[in-house]
Amino acid sequence: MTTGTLITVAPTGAESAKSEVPALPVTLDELVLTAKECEALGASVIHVHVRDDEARPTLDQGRLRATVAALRENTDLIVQLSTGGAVTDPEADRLAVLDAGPDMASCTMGTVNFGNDVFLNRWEFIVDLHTRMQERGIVPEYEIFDLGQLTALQRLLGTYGLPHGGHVHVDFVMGVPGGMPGTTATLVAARQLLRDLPEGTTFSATGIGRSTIPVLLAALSTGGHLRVGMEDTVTYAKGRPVESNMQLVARAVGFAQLAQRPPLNTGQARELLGV
Ligand code: KMH
Ligand code: ZN
Repeated sequence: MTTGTLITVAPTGAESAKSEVPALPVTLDELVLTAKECEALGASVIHVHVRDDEARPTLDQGRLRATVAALRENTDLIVQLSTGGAVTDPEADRLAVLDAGPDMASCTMGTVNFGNDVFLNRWEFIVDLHTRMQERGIVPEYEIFDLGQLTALQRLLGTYGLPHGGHVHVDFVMGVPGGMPGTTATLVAARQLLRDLPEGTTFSATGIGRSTIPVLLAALSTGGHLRVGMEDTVTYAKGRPVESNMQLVARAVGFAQLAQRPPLNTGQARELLGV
């Protein structure tokens, strides 16, 4: 594959506390500013988790809708809402995320241990997410935390059909304690398993914590795309906290350019993903 690089920024997540990571964007204003700056640097997709007034993760419908509207008004980024939420979020609230009308939404392909917690994704819940997204014209990004989840995706597509737009895009989330490790060997193995999915399936990859750079390099060299951001990485280098999401996007853009796979713009990204 010699295409350009799709760069997704995941600026906030549900796990880091604002008190411990002051640079984390948690208000709508902070998120919009981050989104604009990351778009200017080369990001084309934003993976969004929202926070409440106390900076705690929330799936409040009003906030989700306001966030989608503000990002659309201020950027051309593809807006991808997280249906993963926080590990404590009930399924009904996670399904209701789709009511906020994003361009894309995440759909995690199985249950995984998540540090000391469990990130629960029952089969029937996955089917509900997939079929509701089909009905509403929302493009899924299938989140893969472990290799067997690719087999679950093969089963899902074989049973319920292709996603809206007809293109399949997965994101390997690597290095979560409980999931697959963030190594080149694992990424190569995961990429091999894509042969069992529809032709043309694309992938992004992100490595949590210290696996960030190995995963980024492995993804670029195997034709994959990149997800970066403070949801996954809060340390830039040993002893150096990340200063901003822009710092991580700029680094990814630099690596992508070195690999002669420059960032896709938002129009090219829409075309690739079938948004
Ligand atoms: N916060 C994690 C429990 C997603 O956004 O879809 C799940 C997560 C995946 O971040
Ligand atoms: Zn997420």
